[in-house]
Amino acid sequence: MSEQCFTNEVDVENFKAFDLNGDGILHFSETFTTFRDVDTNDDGVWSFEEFADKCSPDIPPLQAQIAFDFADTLDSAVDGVIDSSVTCAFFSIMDVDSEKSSF
Ligand SMILES: [Ca+2]
Ligand SMILES: [Ca+2]
Ligand SMILES: [Ca+2]
Repeated sequence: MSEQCFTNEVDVENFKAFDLNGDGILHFSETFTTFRDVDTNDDGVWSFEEFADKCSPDIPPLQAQIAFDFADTLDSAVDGVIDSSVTCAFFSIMDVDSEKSSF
């Protein structure tokens, strides 16, 4: 039961990290900007170190690892790094009410 809470908290933290202007709406450009921001060595993928470095200090390392592994399953290959296709996956998950269709 607490497992479920755990996952929701990670999702909320992820959303806050991606919602750069804090308007509560996730724009695709924000997810992509966040991806570039986390990718500090600019090699086009997130390592766990880069990911953990950008996580909220409130998130324990274990939770960061869980979130990282989850994100690794969302991108194009489960290979221990996260590539930019995760931004599309994140966006489609977060965009539950299809805000993007409002323009
Ligand atoms: Ca926003
Ligand atoms: Ca990188
Ligand atoms: Ca991957």
